[in-house]
Amino acid sequence: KKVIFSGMQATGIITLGNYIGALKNWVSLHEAYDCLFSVVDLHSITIRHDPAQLRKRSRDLLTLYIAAGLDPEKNIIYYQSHVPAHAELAWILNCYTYMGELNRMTQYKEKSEKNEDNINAGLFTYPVLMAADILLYQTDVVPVGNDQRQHLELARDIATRFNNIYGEVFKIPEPYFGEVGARIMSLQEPTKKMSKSDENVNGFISVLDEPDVIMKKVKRAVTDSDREIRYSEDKPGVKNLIDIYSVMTGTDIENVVNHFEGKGYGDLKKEVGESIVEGLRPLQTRFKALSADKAYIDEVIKSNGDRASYLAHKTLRKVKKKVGLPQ
Ligand code: AQP
Repeated sequence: KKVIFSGMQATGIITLGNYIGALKNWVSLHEAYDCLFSVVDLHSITIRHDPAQLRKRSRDLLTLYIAAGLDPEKNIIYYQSHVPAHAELAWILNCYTYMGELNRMTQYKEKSEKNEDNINAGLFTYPVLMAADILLYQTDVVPVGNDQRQHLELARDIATRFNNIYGEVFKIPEPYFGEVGARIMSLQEPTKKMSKSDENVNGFISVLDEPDVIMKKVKRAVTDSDREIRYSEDKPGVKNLIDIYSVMTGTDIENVVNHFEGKGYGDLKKEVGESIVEGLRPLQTRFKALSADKAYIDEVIKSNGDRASYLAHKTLRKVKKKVGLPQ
C-alpha cells in the first residue's frame, strides 16, 4: 500500500474549513492507504500560545481525528512531539535548505505580517519541519489544501537535492488536492479563507459549535446587497454558502443552485445552517463519547506514537549514516 502523511495544528478547535478541506478527505482515503495523521504540535508553538490550551486542544484534535472516522488500529494517529525524529530530521534538512527558498514562502509572509511582534526563526523554518514530517515516513501522497501547495513543492525540492547528493534516501511525495471548490471562506470576510485562529469568532464555524451557535453564525454571514442566489466569483459570500451546502449534502453545485432558485438569502442561510448542523452531528456525538473514555485515548496516544517512532527511526538512521553522523 502507498503511504499517506498529513497533519493539522491545534491552534484552535478545527473549523468547518479544516473539516471539508482536510479531515473529510482523509476519511475517504484512510482504507486504501497506509496513513499517518499527526497532530503537529511542534508547528503550533511558532505563534504565541497558552500552554494549557495547547495541551487541551491537541488532545481534542487527536480525538476528533478518531471521531471523524479515522481508525487508530489501521492508521497511525499521533502527536508529532512524541516522535523526536521529526525535530532531528528538521535540523538536518535545515542545513540543506536555502534562506532564499524560505523567503519566498507566502504563508511565512502572511503569518509574519499578522504576528509582527513575534517573527521567530521557527516561523521561518516551519516548511522545513513540514518537509521532515513528510519525508520521515517515505510518504507517497500528501493530502493538503491548496494553501499548502508551495510548502509541499519545497519538501519535494529538498528531498530531490538530498537524494542527488547521497543517493535514493527519500521518496519524492506527490500532493493530493481534494475536490475543487473545497476551499471554505470566512463567513465575515468571504474573500479570506476560514481560519481557526481568526480573532472574529463569527468568521468561522468550529466543528464543535453547538447547533444554535452554528445557525446564528450562518445567519450573520456576510452576503451582498443583491438578492439573487447565484454561484459566481463576484458574489463570494453567496458562493461560499453554496459550496458549504454542496459538500455537506453531497449535492453538485448545479443542483444546489436549482434548489435555491426563487428563494431568498434567509432561506439559503437557514438551509445551509441546517446542513452543517446535520453534517457535523455524528462527529460531535462520537467526539463526546470518545472524550469521556480517557483510558482509550491514552492507549491510542502511546501505542500509535510507538508505531510512528519505529517507522521514523528507520529513515532517520539512514539519513544520519549518509551525512556522516557517528552511528
Ligand atoms: N478554509 C479552508 N478551506 C479548506 N481547507 C482548509 N485548510 C485550512 N483552512 C482551510 C486545510 O486544513 C488543514 C489544516 O491545516 P493546519 O492546521 O496546518 O493550518 P492552516 O492550514 O493554517 O489552517 P487554519 O485553520 O487557517 O489554521 P491557523 O488559523 O492556525 O493558520 C490543511 O490541510 C489546510 O490545507
